[in-house]
Amino acid sequence: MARKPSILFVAITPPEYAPSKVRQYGIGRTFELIPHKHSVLALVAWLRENGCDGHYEWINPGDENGRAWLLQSIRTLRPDAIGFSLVTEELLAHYELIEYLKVRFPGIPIIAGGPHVSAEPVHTLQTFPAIDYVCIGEGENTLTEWLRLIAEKKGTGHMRDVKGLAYRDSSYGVMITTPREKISDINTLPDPAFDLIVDSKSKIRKSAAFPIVCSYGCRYYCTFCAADHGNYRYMPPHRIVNQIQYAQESYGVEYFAFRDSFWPPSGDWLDEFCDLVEKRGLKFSFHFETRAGTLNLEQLQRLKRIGVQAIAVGVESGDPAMLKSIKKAITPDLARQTFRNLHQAAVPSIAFFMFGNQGETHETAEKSIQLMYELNPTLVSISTFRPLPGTEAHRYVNHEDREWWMHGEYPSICDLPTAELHKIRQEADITYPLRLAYLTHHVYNPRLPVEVRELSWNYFKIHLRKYLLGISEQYPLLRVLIHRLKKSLKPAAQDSSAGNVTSAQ
Ligand code: B12
Ligand code: SF4
Repeated sequence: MARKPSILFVAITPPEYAPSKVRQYGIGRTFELIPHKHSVLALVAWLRENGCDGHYEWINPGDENGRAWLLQSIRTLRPDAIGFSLVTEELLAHYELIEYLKVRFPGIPIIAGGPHVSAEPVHTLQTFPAIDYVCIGEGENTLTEWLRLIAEKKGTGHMRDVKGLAYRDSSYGVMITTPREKISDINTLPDPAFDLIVDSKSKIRKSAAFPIVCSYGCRYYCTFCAADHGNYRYMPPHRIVNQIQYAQESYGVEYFAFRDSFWPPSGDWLDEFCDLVEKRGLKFSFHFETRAGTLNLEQLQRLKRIGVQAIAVGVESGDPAMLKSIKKAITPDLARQTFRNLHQAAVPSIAFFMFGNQGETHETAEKSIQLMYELNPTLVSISTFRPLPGTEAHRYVNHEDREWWMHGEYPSICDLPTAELHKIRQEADITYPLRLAYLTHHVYNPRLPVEVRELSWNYFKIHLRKYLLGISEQYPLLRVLIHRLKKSLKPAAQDSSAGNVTSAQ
């Protein structure tokens, strides 16, 4: 039987998600809470349905065993191509690995896709010679057409008809083909190739979150986000419930993370989803990110009944004018109403805030901190704004700073310098739970389940420790006292997971 055209996807996984000590290579590997590239699972499933094949390996940065494993895997699989899915902040770390592989396998073409290279195909091909091809935008059809040609040993001279592709061309410099049209009905796509990240022999930790994605693109136009704006498409609820049931029956999954830009697609969608979950008697836990104003109290209460563990909401700013300027399409009032409902339904909540969008000042930042206090979520996740390629905000960056990811320091697009924004962010983050309202509402609230109170208590202790350490740096004489306090807080400080929140932004 003829070999199918095949690609091996490779990713570096941040060590905090998959510490090397728990990583086991090969069949039966431990499933961890890893930010797996959903794109890879989707693309491999599609390739398999279309006469091709795909594999996936992920390693920790600087993990020599992982690299040896990877080289061996390439020799065994003999893929026709190697693929990388790249976001801006991981580009340089991944490129180091791409070069490493290129030197060892010069004959295997390397293709990159994902949000960074889709936004910067020319810069990518001009700056990173070990990347041979770039897939711009959605990859299903582009990759299949390209991979077939690659397996036939066709070179760049044959690639012009493959839409959505970029490559170096001796006559034109960088050649970009006609844009690829979007997949109009994503319900025609197969279920993701979950077997790439877990197999039936794997041990899934109870707390490991299994990734589910229901949608492509986004309905909104936030200026700081590189999502495919305006091209929002989603699958019907039964497809997603089937995936959940499959993951439970095949791998014993108990915990799911919906990784869509926002979830659920609509109130009606959610009602149907809950009906199906209840009808099939499925029992599982989950969390997701939603937009302020999407869910009403009854829906939150129902979600609580079927197993929601936490809901995250992107609030971003407490200043109405800033929210308009970043095109967030919410207001502080909508956020207030949403968090009131979340508290009433006793659902643990996370609020995302960001400092440094266009127009940020000390006053607007202060309004955000005040709103944060008022909303009083279980956890806050605060970031300093980064002007990511593919976003509207990237266009506001001074010309000379546009390619900031090459040196890692991101530029400010407001009047406050990046260092000042970091400082505001750090202070806001540390002091957030150190308030009486936090203690009374979360830590000592008998309405909340014990595990939520414990989480809040740990969150409080971790931040108190950070705060005291900060003070001790300023007042060395207090160090002895702080040291004693630190000792008494040690068990909480070791549980760093309680304070870590991962945002899709
Ligand atoms: C789910 C999600 C996450 C999840 C899972 C990440 C993952 N890698 O799958 C979590 C929460 C872990 C996460 C973390 C982060 N994320 Co995120 N995330 C998303 C989100 C909401 C959906 C992505 C998704 O799975 N879509 C569905 C899949 C099928 O689509 P896709 O990824 O676009 O892939 C398609 C094409 O791009 C293409 N393609 C992709 N890769 C490849 C590779 C090849 C070879 C080919 C041919 C094609 C191809 O084909 C795919 C199928 O059509 C997007 C926003 C959005 N709506 O797109 C942000 C987004 C991708 N995240 C972003 C960022 C910045 C991050 C973080 C860096 C945040 C942080 N500071 O921690 C981290 C990076 C972690 C990581 N390792 O990727 C940015 C990236 C922008 C940029 N210019 O790089 C986005 C666009 C949001 C934003 N703020 O703009 N994220
Ligand atoms: S931040 Fe969220 S809602 Fe806004 S465009 Fe990005 S994915 Fe969509």
